[in-house]
Amino acid sequence: MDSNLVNNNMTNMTTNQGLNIHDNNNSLKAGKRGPTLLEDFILREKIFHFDHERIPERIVHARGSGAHGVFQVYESLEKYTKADFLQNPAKETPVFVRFSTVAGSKGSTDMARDARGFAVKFYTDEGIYDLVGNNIPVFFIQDAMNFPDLVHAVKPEADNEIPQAASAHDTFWDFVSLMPESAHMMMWAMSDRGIPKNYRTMEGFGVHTFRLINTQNESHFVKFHWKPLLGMQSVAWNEAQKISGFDPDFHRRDLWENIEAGNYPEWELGLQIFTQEQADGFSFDVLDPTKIIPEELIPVQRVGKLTLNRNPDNFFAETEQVAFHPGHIVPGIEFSSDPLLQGRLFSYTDTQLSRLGSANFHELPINRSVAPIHNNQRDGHMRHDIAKGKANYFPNSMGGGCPFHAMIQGQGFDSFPEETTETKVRGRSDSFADHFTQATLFYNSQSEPEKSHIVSAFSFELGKINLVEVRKRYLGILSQVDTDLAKQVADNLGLEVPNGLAEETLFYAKQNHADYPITPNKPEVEKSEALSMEFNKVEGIKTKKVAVLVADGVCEESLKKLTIPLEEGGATPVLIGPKVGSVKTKQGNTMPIEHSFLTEASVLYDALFIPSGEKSIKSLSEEPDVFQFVNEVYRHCKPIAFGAGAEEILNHTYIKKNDDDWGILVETADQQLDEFVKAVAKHRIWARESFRKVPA
Ligand code: HDE
Repeated sequence: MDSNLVNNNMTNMTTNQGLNIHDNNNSLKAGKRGPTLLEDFILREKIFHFDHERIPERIVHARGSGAHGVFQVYESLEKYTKADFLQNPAKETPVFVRFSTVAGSKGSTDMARDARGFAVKFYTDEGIYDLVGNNIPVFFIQDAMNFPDLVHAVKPEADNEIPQAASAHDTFWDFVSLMPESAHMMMWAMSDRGIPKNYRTMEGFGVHTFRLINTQNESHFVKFHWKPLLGMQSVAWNEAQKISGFDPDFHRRDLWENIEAGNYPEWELGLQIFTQEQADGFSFDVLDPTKIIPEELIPVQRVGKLTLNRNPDNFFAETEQVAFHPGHIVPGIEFSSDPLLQGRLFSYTDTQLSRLGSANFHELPINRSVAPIHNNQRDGHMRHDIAKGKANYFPNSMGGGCPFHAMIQGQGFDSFPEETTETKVRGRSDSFADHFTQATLFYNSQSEPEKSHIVSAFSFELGKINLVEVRKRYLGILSQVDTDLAKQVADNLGLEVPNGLAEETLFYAKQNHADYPITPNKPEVEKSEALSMEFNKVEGIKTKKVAVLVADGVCEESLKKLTIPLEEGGATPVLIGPKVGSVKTKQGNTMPIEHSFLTEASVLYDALFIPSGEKSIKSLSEEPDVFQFVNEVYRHCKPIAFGAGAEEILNHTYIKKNDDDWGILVETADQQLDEFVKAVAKHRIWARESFRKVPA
């Protein structure tokens, strides 16, 4: 018998009551061919548990992946906050991070065009702190009251539950075309930020304005940022759609594999700290979650590092059961009156109850505070804690008065005494009425390729909807953001740019602001390079995957010319052959091949290398999957290198190589492939999109 299958360490299978089981294959029957007996409590327990294995998925952010890690502050932030985990650079605070898409179900593709959740749970000595953010620094709506409508609109449509994990459908665009406050977020969502290459190369944002409070009880406002040390990267939309087919777990797999390989993803925590006086002077309202604070106004200070270094042991127990809440807060960090944040504080407790089924969700291992819990809350479904004694009330003397109020000055959580002298009102501040200035700022701040991706994304999504009226209405919104953008999208839709906002849009906007549209304040900046992924690119080949196409007869020397420098730089060259198993090299050696054209696709790689070897090139030239591979890599603007003679494969593709084809390198007598590693480091050659078009 295979030694793996022998019970060496004597872990017997048991029931949930601890009873040893000797047969996990057969139910109890009245004779081997007879009916199953009701008495079979072992079968009953097993099937009962199985029947109840699922819990409701998150109503939003259902699809996600998590990892453990640590956070360390660079220098004490005592000047601004008394939060214990932000004081001591020597202290490592454990964290659990969950990344997610917003709209799709639990089993949907990672590569949907969507915002991404970036939720961080800090297990601090003062209790749990959750920073529940997104990869986009603004949101669709300004008031929590609109959230259920937004989510209904973006989720699959009510009658036929179509489409899954996609915003390109009528109800969503109907909604946003009537909600001009969503214009800024829509620019981000339609930009390359909406299709990140992986979680490791996404920025994160706390979105709302929060407060930092120091020991003197002084308050500063703060916006939270996460800056990825690998820089930001995205994919092309055509590529995203294909990845969804080839590997719907693309982001999940990437995160898992990189942590397993020791390529620990890292982000710096960035803070934009500002005073009430500064906030009062801005042209926008810092309580409005559809606004950013341009980094030119308040620079981002990098104050600490988050490192993800351990995969969960069990997806359900950790990633699925983790329960975040913006109201899980520690002394030294507090809320602002942002009406979206205020609504969130209410919502996240409810959602845990319907998802995890018990008010005791905080007792699950992944949600448990490392700071001890003492209070008089008792009982409820699935209580783990075994409280001792009779005193389950406060005040008491029977329990010696325990647990006490935290009586030492500054120990207990105390809300910042913000003055509130306003009249109770159901309404919206006029300082929230400028919906377009920052949408324009975002568009103006993009590089040309990024702008053209935004045009394509709007054209795609609006092109997918059925209601021409909604298309026109949305063009009305785009006309307020940028005339050129509106014109290009209108051209792609075969429509004219309308003259301003549609009547219906104005009708709804006036419900919040009677004299809408208002004249906006002059913005402080018209362009902010921090908003562009391209202008903030961090070059490097670390953790990139390069496809290397080989067949029998591949030349080992040619292969090594690039695989060695790639590996030395931290990239992974992956050999892909006609079939899995091995190939025989030109030098007569056997080389293992783990991936074939059947199992792999170009969209799963960052670059392509085809080494020399006459026989290898000949058989690759007979393989249609290879032609598609090369065409696609080219179309998606990735670097390509050919060993001497391998460029012959180009004859079978749509690519017409010219001298100015930056990013395609061919080894010749006077040209080596040294530039390839540099080209891979630069990520994509977006310029190719405008001068060469190939189908793929
Ligand atoms: Fe959430 N959001 N949200 N949200 N949100 C949830 O809580 C909600 C908002 C965000 O990985 C839910 O546990 C309301 C903004 C993330 O588990 C729910 C409003 C931002 C996650 C909920 C918002 C977020 C959630 C669903 C408007 C960016 C996933 C499951 C008032 C700053 C956390 C859950 C995870 C999850 C409500 C708006 C981020 C229903 C009512 C803005 C990253 O409670």
